[in-house]
Amino acid sequence: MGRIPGMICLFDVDGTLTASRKLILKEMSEFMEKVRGKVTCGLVGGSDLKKIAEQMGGMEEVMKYDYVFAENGLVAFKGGEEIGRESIQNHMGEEKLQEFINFSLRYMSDLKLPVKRGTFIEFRNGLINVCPVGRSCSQAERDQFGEYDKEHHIRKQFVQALEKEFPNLGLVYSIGGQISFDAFPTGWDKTYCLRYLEKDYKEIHFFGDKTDKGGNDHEIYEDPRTVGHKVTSPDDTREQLTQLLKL
Ligand code: M1P
Repeated sequence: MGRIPGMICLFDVDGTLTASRKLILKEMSEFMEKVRGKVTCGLVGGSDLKKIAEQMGGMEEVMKYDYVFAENGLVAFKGGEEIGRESIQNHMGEEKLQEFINFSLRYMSDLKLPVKRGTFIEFRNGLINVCPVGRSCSQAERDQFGEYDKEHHIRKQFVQALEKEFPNLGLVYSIGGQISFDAFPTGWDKTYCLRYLEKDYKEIHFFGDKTDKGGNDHEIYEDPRTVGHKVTSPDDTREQLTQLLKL
């Protein structure tokens, strides 16, 4: 039997196909092979391609999926061929980027914290990570900043200052982790990948675990172009797919 026409299933990786920060299990890999026989499939991960490949059991395994969207789709593959690549410097331009970085460094130079270490700005392909304590801090210093921030709202105030300074830069901010926040262009969440699919697929299913507000699956899960499936584990993904595809 052929694959279901006009339908694609997209999968978050961490927490959906693999346990959190773990490798995909052999049984899940084998199950996904069956799924790919029944429907067009894509991966959509927030991490870079190397990290996705590590979790999925290697690059060869990853490229068995019809579509692979690394960094939410900023780096996109179809049938193993690269079909798109976007970066924050290309999108924003060097001038605006430096205004943002210079303001952030000035702002941090006026902060007094329990400790400061190094790497206050980490430049990634799709986002700028801003870290007042510095990413080279130790685990104890990380925990210390986390507690300090709960009381003094350093990151929240920093984001408010950036929003005030740059109302038209088209950036959104996410305070997701413990010591830093991310700044990235509006729409550069997982919905970014839908531009490659919406013309060709009538029914786009998305499976993810971090679908609540603030989670990185939220926007694509809620998007009117997708049918969202909230899962609690790879086993749950498997159960929901078995029902959906009548496997
Ligand atoms: O959980 C998501 C965040 O994880 C890290 O945050 P932190 O170092 O502050 O704990 C970073 O990788 C950050 O970019 C990411 O959003």
